Amino acid sequence: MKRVLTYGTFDLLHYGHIRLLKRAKELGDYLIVALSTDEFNSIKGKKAYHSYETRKKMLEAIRYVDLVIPEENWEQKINDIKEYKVDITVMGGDWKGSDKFEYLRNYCELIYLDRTEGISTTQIKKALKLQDAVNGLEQIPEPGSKKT
Ligand code: C2G
Repeated sequence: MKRVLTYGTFDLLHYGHIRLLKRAKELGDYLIVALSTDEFNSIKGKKAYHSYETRKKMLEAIRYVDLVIPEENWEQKINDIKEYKVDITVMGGDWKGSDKFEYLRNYCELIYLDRTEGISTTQIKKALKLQDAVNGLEQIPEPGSKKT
């Protein structure tokens, strides 16, 4: 049984995340997702919309995911690899060459998969803000029109 491990915040969950998880699972038989806790997100400088518990439930509902464990710090990866007998650690290409992952080559195979272009949480949030602004403008009565 080939065991695959990946890390992330996975918030707001989108198709880029799903594609990453699908391709990670295709590299083995069992996929473990180490999900950043809310506390660790603060350390990463990220603020997730959904809580850890909600993000965990959403990931557990994805057919490619076999186990979700907490990611609480940068230093736990070697222990994770040993404890869960990981054969391959997989990350998206934005982590390629990162010193936060390259040292794992001494403990397991390390594979970076291309990111899914055209989608990101930042883009989703910006698009929603823009939509709100447009909707807000539409509420403003035309000059000279009767107040409704
Ligand atoms: N991802 C992707 N395509 C996107 C967006 C994200 O392939 N359009 C990948 C990322 O490369 C990452 C995974 O999906 O491998 C999860 O993305 P994030 O939740 O943004 O992960 P990140 O905050 O980078 O956390 O210890 C490592 C960190 O926990 C990684």
